[in-house]
Amino acid sequence: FNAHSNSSSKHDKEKGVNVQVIVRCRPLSEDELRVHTPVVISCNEGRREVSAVQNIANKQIDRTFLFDKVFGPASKQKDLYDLAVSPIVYEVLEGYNCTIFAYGQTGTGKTYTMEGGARKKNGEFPSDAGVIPRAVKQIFEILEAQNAEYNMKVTFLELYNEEITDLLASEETPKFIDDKSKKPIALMEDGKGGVLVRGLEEEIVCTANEIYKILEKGSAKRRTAETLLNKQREEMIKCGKLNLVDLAGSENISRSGAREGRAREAGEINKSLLTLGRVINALVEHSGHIPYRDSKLTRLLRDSLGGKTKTCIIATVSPSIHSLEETLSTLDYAHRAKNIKNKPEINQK
Ligand code: ADP
Ligand code: ZZD
Repeated sequence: FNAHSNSSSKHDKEKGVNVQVIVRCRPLSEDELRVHTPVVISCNEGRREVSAVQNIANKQIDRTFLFDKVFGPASKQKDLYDLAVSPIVYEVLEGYNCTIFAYGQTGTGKTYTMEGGARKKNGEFPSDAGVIPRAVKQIFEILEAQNAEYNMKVTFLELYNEEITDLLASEETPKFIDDKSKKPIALMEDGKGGVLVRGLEEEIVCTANEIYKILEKGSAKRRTAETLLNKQREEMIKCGKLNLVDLAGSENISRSGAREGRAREAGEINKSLLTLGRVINALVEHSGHIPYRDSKLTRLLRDSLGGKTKTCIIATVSPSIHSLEETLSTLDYAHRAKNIKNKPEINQK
């Protein structure tokens, strides 16, 4: 793949490369099938189009959106991985930093896509495993096949209510013990366009199983919100970083980026997502000021949105008529994000 990366890099550096945007529509659930929920979303994978059927004043008006890739309700975890994620993993191993994040209303399949079914007790790899466990597996398979010497570090964090929890940190110290050795977590600019989460535990790992154990321990601690997994691979010459992000539900975030309805009361919970929307707007409208600093999420994702990281957004939607409004909002948002340009660079060691 070196030849490939060299042929595209000159162009990439000058013009930038667009954020890749993928849409995945889940199938109707058993409950939705039982009550004959009307389907209003159709996916044409070959044409890379998603259409929404809208009935306005008894007239059927379809809205069609074009994306980089489209996965319909019958798509399997392996299909999405092989076609959309596996090429990104190769780029990480070439030395690029890459970010994949899932965006969409609650219940549309973000966690299913990023994590998938739970790990089996017998240690067997689940067939419905999602992006994260598959990426972990593939990275080690490639490194082993190449007989590469490598050095890998993992961090695992949750962002909830503008508060970062280190999912790798060992058990909470009881409150009555004043543990001065515990480093507070702080976000700091790294001087290279990214941010550094200072005080975060990093675990050095050598096998996929060691990462699975970390995921197992870490998942038990989370409060369900945005989770960011960050795998860094170092080599004598190449050093790439893969950020895997499961965002909180996007519902109630309007297209203008304003907070609506009940979410207004939810206070800070949506601050990160609101700011993410505003950052995307500012980037595609080429506004002078990009409000990265207004939330921790956008500070963490800064280099992934208009920076030197290659980014892929997986927008998840429901096919149901009852979600139509949210689905259109997600499709609009995702379609707009296609215009964001990054300037990926191979990390120099
Ligand atoms: P979210 O993380 O967006 O809130 P979930 O991942 O929890 O949504 O998905 C909601 C439900 O739909 C879960 O029961 C999940 O197993 C199911 N589901 C989501 N996407 C798919 C899919 N592509 N195929 C089959 N089932 C899915
Ligand atoms: N979606 C499952 C976790 C859940 O919510 O329980 S699946 C994958 C990525 C990030 C965190 C966890 C996992 C997951 C898992 C399941 C059970 C215990 C630990 C971790 C997983 C699934 C397949 C292979 C490896 C890890």
